[in-house]
Amino acid sequence: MTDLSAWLDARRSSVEESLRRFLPSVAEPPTRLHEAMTYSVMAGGKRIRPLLAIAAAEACGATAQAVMPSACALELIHTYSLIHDDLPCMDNDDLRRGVPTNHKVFGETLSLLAGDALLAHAFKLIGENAKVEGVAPAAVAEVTALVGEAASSLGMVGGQAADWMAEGRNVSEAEVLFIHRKKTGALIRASVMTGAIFGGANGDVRTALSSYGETLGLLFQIVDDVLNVEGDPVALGKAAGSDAARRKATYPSVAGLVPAKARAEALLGEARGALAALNGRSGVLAGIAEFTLTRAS
Ligand code: GRG
Repeated sequence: MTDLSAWLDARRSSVEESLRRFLPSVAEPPTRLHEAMTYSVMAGGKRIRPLLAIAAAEACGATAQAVMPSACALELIHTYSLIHDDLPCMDNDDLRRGVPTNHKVFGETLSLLAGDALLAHAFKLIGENAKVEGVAPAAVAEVTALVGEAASSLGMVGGQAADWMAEGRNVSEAEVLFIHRKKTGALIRASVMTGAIFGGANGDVRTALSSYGETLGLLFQIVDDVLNVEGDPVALGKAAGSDAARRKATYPSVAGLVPAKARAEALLGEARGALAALNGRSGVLAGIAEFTLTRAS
């Protein structure tokens, strides 16, 4: 087992345990709502966003435990976006993370509410990060504003709206890049910056992590677009080919599949380059960028 895969396994299992601990108990009323929230959060997923927050925090000298409530908050926000994205009024998908989508099991109304509750619960967790020993209240305030903006109409929800409004019409490469940077990139960059802020990063290190996060976000979505064209639905845990069927604005659709793969390779180089300012403390972050390019799901 390589150092990176040992690191990923250990931190992923801490994230899984923390997510379970931080979610409201399914015994707590309204039990069916709490079951719906738990169902999608605990259905698996790569946990890339919390892992990025932890990796960035550790690269800056902080511990995983110092950032864990906010790292889990990022996963709750991501899961809410997946639940809402799968609803009949949006992509109307049947399968997510290898299991039936939330609304297929709990119905549309509870599914909508489960997403809303996960978003609210995420900000409760970020606030509670202030109780962790050694965490500065100013860092919690900064992370709250950062994550709030990344999830807002200036970030993920704005990107989702632009994506929906672009469906079925011809778009430019610049428009696709705008959508990707907002819809997917904003929360990924915010995940890296959450770790950077709790790790006390300043100056060149902070700038480097911001640039790494932004580049990784775009890389992540271009690879997602490529996987939607030629990925294996079993590995993906969801249908492939849906972007073309819905005439979605994707990088391969405006640039072609081969140029999309070349752009992803180039972005990996840029992400690695951005990490130079971290002086050898960025092995895990570089490994996550490489995994983002080579992943099958
Ligand atoms: C606010 C409704 C709403 C949506 C926001 C994130 C998003 C926009 C929609 C989800 C659909 C989608 C394919 C978005 C692109 C981002 C993306 C690649 C999501 C999948 O993330 P992974 O691969 O999923 O990290 P896992 O299951 O591994 O966590």
